[in-house]
Amino acid sequence: MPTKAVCVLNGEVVKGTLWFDQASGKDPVVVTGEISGLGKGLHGFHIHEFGDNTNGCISAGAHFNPEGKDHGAPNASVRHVGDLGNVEAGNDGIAKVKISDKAISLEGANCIIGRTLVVHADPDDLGVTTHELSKTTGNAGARVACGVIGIAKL
Ligand SMILES: [Cu+2]
Ligand SMILES: [Zn+2]
Repeated sequence: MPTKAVCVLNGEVVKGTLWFDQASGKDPVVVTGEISGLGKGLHGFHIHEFGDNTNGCISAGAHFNPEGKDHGAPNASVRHVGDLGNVEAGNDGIAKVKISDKAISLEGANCIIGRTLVVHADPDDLGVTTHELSKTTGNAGARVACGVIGIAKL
């Protein structure tokens, strides 16, 4: 049974819609969509633990990390489940997103439905720098937009 989820990012300036498609629970999740209003360049892109935006994006908590690992790159063996790396915006401030990820899921222990998708002001360093935040957040800076991931119509 395929599953589909959707997230509307709603920041002051940054907006976007992202779709999550998974053929079955064992398949990668394909994330597609577009984010506008960004500065040119890389921006950290993560699933955070809670689907709570009561105090804005900050209420979403830390990166979704059910396995208790350090922060890392999406293709690293040591990573948070929620670590989707970076999206890249062009001169027009638009990032076109097409990511296939094997750690996140739309069911089971790594299910991201009901959690928050966050896009950050700065690049995610993917856990490989000496910055004190590298192993927890990738030092990606402020949360410029977020939204709760919900179940979509197929
Ligand atoms: Cu984040
Ligand atoms: Zn992380």
